[in-house]
Amino acid sequence: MPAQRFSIVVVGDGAVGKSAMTLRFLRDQYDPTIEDSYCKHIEVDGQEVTLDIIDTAGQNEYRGHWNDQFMRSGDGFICVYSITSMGSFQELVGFRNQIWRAKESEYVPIMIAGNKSDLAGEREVGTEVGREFAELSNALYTETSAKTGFNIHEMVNELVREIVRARQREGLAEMQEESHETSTMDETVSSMPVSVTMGYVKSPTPPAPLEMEKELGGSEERCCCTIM
Ligand SMILES: Nc1nc2c(ncn2[C@@H]2O[C@H](COP(=O)(O)OP(=O)(O)O)[C@@H](O)[C@H]2O)c(=O)[nH]1
Ligand SMILES: [Mg+2]
Repeated sequence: MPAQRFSIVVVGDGAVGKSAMTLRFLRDQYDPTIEDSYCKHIEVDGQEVTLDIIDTAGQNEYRGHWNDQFMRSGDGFICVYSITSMGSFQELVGFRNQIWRAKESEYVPIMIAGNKSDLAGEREVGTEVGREFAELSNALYTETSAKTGFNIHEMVNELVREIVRARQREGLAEMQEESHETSTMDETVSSMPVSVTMGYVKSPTPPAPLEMEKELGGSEERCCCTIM
């Protein structure tokens, strides 16, 4: 299979470690002064993937209508806060809503990342609080340290897997729409590879509204994944 190409946008409050994290992933270096967009080839589960990583330069530059267009180009998002800053965590609601609005969906591959996990003594945001927010956001969750490299590569790998799953679900939904007039849904599903069928089972399309899902207790198999 040819390499798939995905765009990952890194958002979050200033000074949470977006640039440090990006650089750690790209080069296993730690120099947080650099800001830009980068490209890296990796292999995830035996599949070659090319990633465009866009390290955004701060909340103010990325808000508003123009930003919606920018956000739309992202296939996956890393929403970063610092575990040492409750304020940076609270900022994530705005970033998440902006992503949902831009993508016109509440089911977007998002990784919520509590960075600076090496500063445990200065922690302001508990792991459970972060995880809960991720669940409510239909997102993955992890804690990382750009400084030590803790969970950085694992985080990106998990996000790539989630992007692949989302693509499979979209592909199946399109196939169902196309085949609606000519064949039954059962025939369509049984003709798909097993992994795609599973993707459909886990996350029906169109998705239920968030409130409804909470009432139902959530169908969150895919929603929360801790990499530790
Ligand atoms: N202790 C610690 N400091 C970090 C970590 N990540 C970033 N920093 C520091 O946090 C500050 C802001 O980092 P930067 O990557 O520029 O944040 P950005 O504004 O989100 O891009 C810098 O002083 C970094 O050295 C981390 O994981 N642990
Ligand atoms: Mg930066």
